[in-house]
Amino acid sequence: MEKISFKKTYSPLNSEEIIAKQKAMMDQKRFEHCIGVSETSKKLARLNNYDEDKAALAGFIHDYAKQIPNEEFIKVIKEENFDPDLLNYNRAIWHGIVGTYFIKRDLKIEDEEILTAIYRHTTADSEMTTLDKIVFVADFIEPQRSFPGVEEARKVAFNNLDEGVGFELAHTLDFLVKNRQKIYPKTLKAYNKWAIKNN
Ligand code: DGI
Ligand code: FE
Ligand code: FE
Repeated sequence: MEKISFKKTYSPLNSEEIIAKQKAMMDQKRFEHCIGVSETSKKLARLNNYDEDKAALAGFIHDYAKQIPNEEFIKVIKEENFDPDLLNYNRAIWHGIVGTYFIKRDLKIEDEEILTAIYRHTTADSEMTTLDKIVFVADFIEPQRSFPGVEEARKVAFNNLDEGVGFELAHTLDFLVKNRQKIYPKTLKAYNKWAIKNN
Protein backbone atom coordinates (compact mmCIF):
# COMPACT_ATOMS: atom_id res chain seq x y z
CA MET A 1 0.00 0.00 0.00
CA GLU A 2 1.35 3.41 -0.97
CA LYS A 3 1.86 6.00 1.73
CA ILE A 4 -1.03 8.38 1.35
CA SER A 5 -0.75 12.18 1.16
CA PHE A 6 -2.53 15.02 -0.60
CA LYS A 7 -0.93 18.02 -2.29
CA LYS A 8 -4.10 20.04 -1.90
CA THR A 9 -6.66 19.40 0.86
CA TYR A 10 -9.27 22.09 0.03
CA SER A 11 -9.10 22.81 3.75
CA PRO A 12 -7.06 24.87 6.21
CA LEU A 13 -5.97 21.45 7.57
CA ASN A 14 -2.97 19.85 5.91
CA SER A 15 -2.70 16.34 4.53
CA GLU A 16 -1.34 14.78 7.77
CA GLU A 17 -4.12 16.42 9.81
CA ILE A 18 -6.88 15.17 7.50
CA ILE A 19 -5.42 11.64 7.56
CA ALA A 20 -5.07 11.63 11.37
CA LYS A 21 -8.64 12.86 11.90
CA GLN A 22 -10.01 10.25 9.56
CA LYS A 23 -7.98 7.45 11.19
CA ALA A 24 -9.50 8.37 14.57
CA MET A 25 -13.03 7.96 13.14
CA MET A 26 -12.85 4.33 12.05
CA ASP A 27 -11.32 0.90 12.49
CA GLN A 28 -8.27 -0.23 10.52
CA LYS A 29 -10.29 -2.25 7.99
CA ARG A 30 -12.48 0.73 7.06
CA PHE A 31 -9.39 2.98 6.92
CA GLU A 32 -7.73 0.59 4.46
CA HIS A 33 -10.93 0.52 2.37
CA CYS A 34 -10.70 4.33 2.19
CA ILE A 35 -7.09 4.12 1.01
CA GLY A 36 -8.18 1.60 -1.64
CA VAL A 37 -10.98 3.90 -2.81
CA SER A 38 -8.52 6.80 -2.90
CA GLU A 39 -6.05 4.90 -5.08
CA THR A 40 -8.79 3.60 -7.39
CA SER A 41 -10.30 7.10 -7.66
CA LYS A 42 -6.89 8.39 -8.73
CA LYS A 43 -6.63 5.71 -11.40
CA LEU A 44 -10.15 6.44 -12.71
CA ALA A 45 -9.35 10.17 -12.72
CA ARG A 46 -6.26 9.55 -14.86
CA LEU A 47 -8.33 7.47 -17.31
CA ASN A 48 -11.02 10.15 -17.50
CA ASN A 49 -8.87 13.30 -17.64
CA TYR A 50 -9.93 14.47 -14.18
CA ASP A 51 -7.78 16.04 -11.43
CA GLU A 52 -6.06 12.98 -9.87
CA ASP A 53 -5.21 14.63 -6.57
CA LYS A 54 -8.75 15.92 -6.03
CA ALA A 55 -10.21 12.48 -6.84
CA ALA A 56 -7.73 10.84 -4.44
CA LEU A 57 -8.86 13.14 -1.61
CA ALA A 58 -12.60 12.71 -2.30
CA GLY A 59 -12.15 8.92 -2.48
CA PHE A 60 -10.20 8.88 0.77
CA ILE A 61 -12.79 10.79 2.82
CA HIS A 62 -15.92 9.26 1.22
CA ASP A 63 -16.67 7.03 4.27
CA TYR A 64 -15.53 9.55 6.91
CA ALA A 65 -18.89 9.20 8.74
CA LYS A 66 -19.34 5.45 8.26
CA GLN A 67 -18.93 4.58 11.95
CA ILE A 68 -20.77 7.51 13.53
CA PRO A 69 -23.56 6.25 15.86
CA ASN A 70 -27.21 6.30 14.71
CA GLU A 71 -28.24 8.76 17.43
CA GLU A 72 -25.76 11.31 16.14
CA PHE A 73 -26.99 10.97 12.55
CA ILE A 74 -30.61 11.35 13.73
CA LYS A 75 -29.76 14.46 15.76
CA VAL A 76 -28.00 16.09 12.80
CA ILE A 77 -30.82 15.20 10.36
CA LYS A 78 -33.30 16.88 12.70
CA GLU A 79 -31.20 19.90 13.67
CA GLU A 80 -29.42 20.72 10.42
CA ASN A 81 -32.41 20.77 8.08
CA PHE A 82 -31.77 17.55 6.20
CA ASP A 83 -34.80 16.05 4.40
CA PRO A 84 -36.90 14.42 7.19
CA ASP A 85 -37.66 11.53 4.82
CA LEU A 86 -34.07 10.40 5.57
CA LEU A 87 -35.40 9.21 8.93
CA ASN A 88 -37.28 6.48 7.02
CA TYR A 89 -33.92 5.02 5.92
CA ASN A 90 -30.88 3.85 7.84
CA ARG A 91 -27.17 4.48 8.30
CA ALA A 92 -26.36 2.84 4.95
CA ILE A 93 -28.00 5.90 3.37
CA TRP A 94 -27.07 8.45 6.06
CA HIS A 95 -23.30 8.06 6.14
CA GLY A 96 -22.79 9.71 2.75
CA ILE A 97 -25.58 12.30 2.70
CA VAL A 98 -25.25 13.35 6.34
CA GLY A 99 -21.53 12.59 6.21
CA THR A 100 -21.10 15.86 4.31
CA TYR A 101 -22.07 17.69 7.53
CA PHE A 102 -19.33 15.96 9.55
CA ILE A 103 -16.77 16.50 6.79
CA LYS A 104 -17.49 20.23 6.75
CA ARG A 105 -17.46 20.39 10.55
CA ASP A 106 -14.33 18.32 11.23
CA LEU A 107 -12.24 18.42 8.05
CA LYS A 108 -13.23 22.01 7.08
CA ILE A 109 -13.72 21.05 3.45
CA GLU A 110 -16.18 23.34 1.66
CA ASP A 111 -15.47 22.40 -1.96
CA GLU A 112 -18.92 21.70 -3.45
CA GLU A 113 -17.65 19.21 -6.01
CA ILE A 114 -16.03 17.08 -3.30
CA LEU A 115 -19.03 17.37 -0.94
CA THR A 116 -21.47 16.39 -3.70
CA ALA A 117 -19.41 13.32 -4.57
CA ILE A 118 -19.54 12.23 -0.91
CA TYR A 119 -23.27 13.03 -0.75
CA ARG A 120 -23.97 10.80 -3.77
CA HIS A 121 -21.45 8.03 -3.14
CA THR A 122 -23.95 5.43 -1.84
CA THR A 123 -27.20 6.28 -3.64
CA ALA A 124 -25.92 7.83 -6.87
CA ASP A 125 -28.33 10.22 -8.64
CA SER A 126 -29.83 10.94 -12.07
CA GLU A 127 -27.35 13.83 -12.42
CA MET A 128 -23.73 12.94 -11.72
CA THR A 129 -20.50 14.85 -12.27
CA THR A 130 -17.29 13.11 -13.31
CA LEU A 131 -16.08 13.20 -9.70
CA ASP A 132 -19.40 11.73 -8.46
CA LYS A 133 -19.00 8.84 -10.89
CA ILE A 134 -15.34 8.29 -10.00
CA VAL A 135 -15.99 7.99 -6.25
CA PHE A 136 -19.19 5.94 -6.71
CA VAL A 137 -17.43 3.41 -8.93
CA ALA A 138 -14.11 3.36 -7.03
CA ASP A 139 -16.03 2.46 -3.86
CA PHE A 140 -17.40 -0.61 -5.62
CA ILE A 141 -14.23 -1.89 -7.32
CA GLU A 142 -11.34 -0.94 -4.98
CA PRO A 143 -8.76 -3.74 -4.60
CA GLN A 144 -10.16 -5.13 -1.33
CA ARG A 145 -13.67 -5.73 -2.74
CA SER A 146 -14.17 -9.44 -3.42
CA PHE A 147 -17.87 -10.13 -4.24
CA PRO A 148 -18.83 -12.33 -7.21
CA GLY A 149 -18.80 -10.07 -10.26
CA VAL A 150 -16.18 -7.61 -9.04
CA GLU A 151 -13.73 -8.56 -11.83
CA GLU A 152 -16.39 -7.84 -14.45
CA ALA A 153 -17.24 -4.56 -12.67
CA ARG A 154 -13.56 -3.53 -12.80
CA LYS A 155 -13.26 -4.40 -16.46
CA VAL A 156 -16.38 -2.45 -17.39
CA ALA A 157 -15.51 0.58 -15.21
CA PHE A 158 -11.89 0.93 -16.36
CA ASN A 159 -13.10 0.72 -19.95
CA ASN A 160 -16.00 3.22 -19.62
CA LEU A 161 -16.88 5.15 -16.47
CA ASP A 162 -20.59 5.65 -17.33
CA GLU A 163 -20.98 1.94 -17.98
CA GLY A 164 -19.27 1.29 -14.66
CA VAL A 165 -21.96 3.40 -12.96
CA GLY A 166 -24.72 1.49 -14.78
CA PHE A 167 -23.20 -1.90 -13.95
CA GLU A 168 -22.92 -0.99 -10.27
CA LEU A 169 -26.49 0.33 -10.07
CA ALA A 170 -27.89 -2.85 -11.66
CA HIS A 171 -25.90 -4.93 -9.15
CA THR A 172 -27.03 -2.79 -6.18
CA LEU A 173 -30.72 -2.83 -7.22
CA ASP A 174 -30.54 -6.59 -7.67
CA PHE A 175 -29.01 -6.95 -4.18
CA LEU A 176 -31.61 -4.66 -2.57
CA VAL A 177 -34.55 -6.41 -4.25
CA LYS A 178 -33.23 -9.88 -3.35
CA ASN A 179 -33.00 -8.75 0.28
CA ARG A 180 -36.41 -6.98 0.19
CA GLN A 181 -34.75 -3.66 1.15
CA LYS A 182 -36.37 -0.29 0.58
CA ILE A 183 -35.00 1.50 -2.49
CA TYR A 184 -34.03 5.11 -1.90
CA PRO A 185 -35.83 7.15 -4.61
CA LYS A 186 -32.60 8.66 -5.96
CA THR A 187 -31.12 5.18 -6.35
CA LEU A 188 -34.11 4.20 -8.48
CA LYS A 189 -33.83 7.39 -10.55
CA ALA A 190 -30.12 6.75 -10.99
CA TYR A 191 -30.80 3.18 -12.11
CA ASN A 192 -33.27 4.45 -14.74
CA LYS A 193 -30.75 7.01 -15.95
CA TRP A 194 -27.48 5.01 -16.00
CA ALA A 195 -28.28 1.29 -16.10
CA ILE A 196 -30.82 0.94 -18.92
CA LYS A 197 -29.48 -0.58 -22.13
CA ASN A 198 -30.20 0.87 -25.60
CA ASN A 199 -31.64 4.11 -24.29
O1 DGI B 1 -19.95 2.45 2.69
P1 DGI B 1 -19.57 1.25 1.86
O2 DGI B 1 -19.94 -0.05 2.53
O3 DGI B 1 -18.13 1.26 1.45
O4 DGI B 1 -20.42 1.31 0.50
P2 DGI B 1 -21.72 2.19 0.18
O5 DGI B 1 -21.58 3.56 0.69
O6 DGI B 1 -21.97 2.03 -1.29
O7 DGI B 1 -22.89 1.50 1.01
C1 DGI B 1 -23.35 0.26 0.59
C2 DGI B 1 -24.60 -0.09 1.33
O8 DGI B 1 -25.65 0.82 1.02
C3 DGI B 1 -25.09 -1.47 0.94
O9 DGI B 1 -25.38 -2.18 2.13
C4 DGI B 1 -26.34 -1.23 0.16
C5 DGI B 1 -26.82 0.09 0.71
N1 DGI B 1 -27.66 0.83 -0.23
C6 DGI B 1 -27.31 1.41 -1.41
N2 DGI B 1 -28.38 1.93 -2.02
C7 DGI B 1 -29.44 1.72 -1.20
C8 DGI B 1 -28.98 1.02 -0.05
N3 DGI B 1 -29.79 0.64 0.96
C9 DGI B 1 -31.10 0.93 0.85
N4 DGI B 1 -31.91 0.55 1.82
N5 DGI B 1 -31.63 1.59 -0.23
C10 DGI B 1 -30.86 2.01 -1.27
O10 DGI B 1 -31.39 2.59 -2.23
FE1 FE C 1 -20.00 4.40 1.91
FE1 FE D 1 -16.96 2.94 0.91
